[in-house]
Amino acid sequence: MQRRKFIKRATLASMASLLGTEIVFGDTLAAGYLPLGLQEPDPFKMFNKDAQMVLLNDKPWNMEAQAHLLDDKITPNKFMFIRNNGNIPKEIDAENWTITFDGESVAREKTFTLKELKSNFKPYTYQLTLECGGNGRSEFDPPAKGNQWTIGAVSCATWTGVRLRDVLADVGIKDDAVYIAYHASDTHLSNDPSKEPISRGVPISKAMQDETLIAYQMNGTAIPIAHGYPLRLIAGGFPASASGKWVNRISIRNIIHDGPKMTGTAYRVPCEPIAPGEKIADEDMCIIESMPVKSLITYPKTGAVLQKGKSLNIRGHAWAGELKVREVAYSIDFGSTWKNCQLEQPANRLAWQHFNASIDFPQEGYYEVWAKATDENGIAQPMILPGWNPKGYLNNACHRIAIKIN
Ligand SMILES: Nc1nc2c(c(=O)[nH]1)N[C@H]1C(S)=C(S)[C@@H](COP(=O)(O)O)O[C@H]1N2
Ligand SMILES: [Mo]
Repeated sequence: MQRRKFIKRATLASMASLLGTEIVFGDTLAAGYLPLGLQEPDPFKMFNKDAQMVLLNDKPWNMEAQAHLLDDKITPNKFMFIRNNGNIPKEIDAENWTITFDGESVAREKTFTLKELKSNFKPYTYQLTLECGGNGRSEFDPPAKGNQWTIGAVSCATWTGVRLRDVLADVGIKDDAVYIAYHASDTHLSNDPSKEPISRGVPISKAMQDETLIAYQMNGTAIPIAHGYPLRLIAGGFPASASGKWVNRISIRNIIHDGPKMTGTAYRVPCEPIAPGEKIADEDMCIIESMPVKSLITYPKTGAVLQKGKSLNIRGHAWAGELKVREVAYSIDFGSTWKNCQLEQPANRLAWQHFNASIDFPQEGYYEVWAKATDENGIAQPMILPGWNPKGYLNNACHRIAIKIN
C-alpha cells in the first residue's frame, strides 16, 4: 500500500504567505494540492469562451479570436473578442440598473430603470460589426504599446435594444449639442473610484442613426457579463471603443467629449500621414470615426493541405466601417492577378458581408490566398501595412492564409 504524501511544511508556509493568512488544517493537505484561493481563474470557462481563443492580458481581461474561429455569419459569444480597459464591475444588479441622461445640452435630465427603457421605447435588432481600433496592432513597426492584437479583435453579433435617438428625443437635446458621452460602472485598474477607465462617445449625427442602440440583448439573450451586461451602447462601424459596456449614464455634451481615452493619442491617428516613428503633436491627431475597409478569410484555416485536382472553397467576411463593401477579390499569386469573390449584401446597414470563392490551383506546391475588399467609394485594403501611427490603430492590410497542394 502506498502511503499518502502530505504537503511539505515549507510549501505550506509559502502558500500561507501568498494567501496572506495561515492555512488552518493545512498539515492535512495532500502533496501537490493547490488551494482554490491560489488558483488563477480560468478566463475561458469564466467568460464561456472557446479554448482556442487567445488570451492577451489578464489585468484587464483581453482576449482575441483567430481567423478560422470567426467563420460563423453571426459571431457567437464563445468566439467574440473581449477588450477591457478596467475591471469588470463586480456586483451587477440588473433589476435595479438605471441609466441617466444628463450633460450641458440635455433639455430634461432623466433617469430610466432598465425596465422603463424596455417598456417606454420600441426594440430594434441589428447585426453590427464591432472592431477594436487597435485590431492588427501587432504588425506595426516601430511597435506600438498596448494589446498586441493580430486579426481577432472583430465581431458581428446580433444586438437588440432601443434606439438612442428615441431616448434622446424623449429627454430633449439643446441646439448646441455636439456629442454624446457614455459613463459606465467598470472600475479603474488603480481601484481609484474617482477615475474612469474609459469614457468615450460619438458625434450627435452618429447618435441619431437608426442602428445606434442602447442594447440589452446579444444574439437573443442577455448580454454576457464581459460584453457589457446589462446595458451597453452600440455604435457599429465606429471603433468598438465608442460602444460603451455597462453603461449607466449618457451625457449630452456641448463640446467634443473629453473623457478618458478621447484625448491625446488615444483612439486618434495623425490627421496627415507621418513617417514611422515620427513625433507628432496632440493637436495634429484626429479622432477615429468610421473604420476602414477590411476582410478576413475564415475558411479554411491557414496551413490547410489540399489534394491536387480539387478546388478549394474559401469564405469569409468583409466590412467597411459606415460604408458598404462593393467587392472582394482574391489572389493566389502574391497579388499579381485578382479574381472576384461572390459577395453577399449585408443583413442590414453596418453588418459585415459574407464572401466566398471556388479556387483552382495550377499545380502542387505552396500558395497563399490573399483577400482584398473595396468599399463603395472605391477605396481598397492595402496589401502592406497602412500609415504608421503612434498607437498602432487601423491596420487593415490584406489578410492571407497559407495553402499546400499535395
Ligand atoms: N465601459 C467600458 N466600455 C468599453 C470598454 C471598456 O473598457 N469599458 N472597452 C471598449 C473597447 S476599447 C472595445 S474594443 C470594445 C470591446 O467590446 P467587447 O469586449 O464586447 O468585444 O468595448 C468598448 N467599450
Ligand atoms: Mo478597442
